[in-house]
Amino acid sequence: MTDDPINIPTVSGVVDIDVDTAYSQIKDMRIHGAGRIARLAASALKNYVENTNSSDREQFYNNIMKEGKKLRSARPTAVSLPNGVNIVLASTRKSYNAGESSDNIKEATIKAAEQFVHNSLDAYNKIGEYGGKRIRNGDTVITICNSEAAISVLKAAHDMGKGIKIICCETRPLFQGHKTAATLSKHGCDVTIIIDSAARRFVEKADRAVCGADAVAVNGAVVNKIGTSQLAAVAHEARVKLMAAAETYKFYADTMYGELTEIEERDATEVCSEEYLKAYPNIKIRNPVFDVTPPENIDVIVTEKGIIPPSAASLVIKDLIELM
Ligand code: RUB
Repeated sequence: MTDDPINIPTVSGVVDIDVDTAYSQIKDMRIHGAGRIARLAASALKNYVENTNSSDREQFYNNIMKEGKKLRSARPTAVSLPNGVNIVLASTRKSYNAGESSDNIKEATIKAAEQFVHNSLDAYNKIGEYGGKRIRNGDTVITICNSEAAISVLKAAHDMGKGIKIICCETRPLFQGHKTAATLSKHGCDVTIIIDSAARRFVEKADRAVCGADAVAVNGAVVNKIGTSQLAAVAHEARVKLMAAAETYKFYADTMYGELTEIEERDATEVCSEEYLKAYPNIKIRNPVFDVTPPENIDVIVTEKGIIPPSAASLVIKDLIELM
């Protein structure tokens, strides 16, 4: 992991981190973003295997399942987190159920964790390539929050020589949009930051909107940072197409069986200062950090397996279920 002056978190490979530290870094949002937290959790499972002495199959299996449960619970909305953990632990379970030795089960788990991190990073290249092609020369693209998948699309379009201009919504209350702007500016892109409430004014100057995803439901609805659905609504009104960039492990299989995505609500101090809260104790603060963009406001979802319309989300989910 590396930190830059404005603390842009990266998980650009398997990280050496124990489960408790990974859990608290995800929970406290020192590492945030759906892809990064999934890679961090997979890394922590690998680290757990490497540091456990247990040679008892049963005991090892039960313990790693508990560790997985802990990691899954660190944040509630990004389904990449449980999916990432479940994909890794599916190999553990398969090896355990096949009656293999504790060493073999451990090896299978390590391989699966490494593979997950590798696939997750590789997905950005493909998402960038496919999504970048959909952006036209000279487009102005509006984006929100700090999504590595969305950034891949924008970087790729820039690298294809399309001369794009990017508008970043700053993304209150934690200003993840500033991180996106910093990353893209460092990459050489033309970037402008706007306050979130200026989105409707600026979307009229945009040709396309691009966002990431924390979860994609079976009907193609995209759960992403709060404000995304508002941006999507004004983009739809202005006939500006919204592209959501999402690795396939962000699709939420349980929505096929009626589950809804839990929307995380964070502390009031992220919205107002402690002094303010003390001075006005009767003011209620609400701080939901994600919202749901309906499929009718989404043009396409770009995954590493190709570009799909939101109505094809169930096909991705069917493939995903087989991995878990
Ligand atoms: C981050 C956020 C991002 C998605 C996708 O929210 O909403 O748009 O997670 O990001 P938070 P990525 O900062 O609260 O985690 O494409 O990097 O997975």
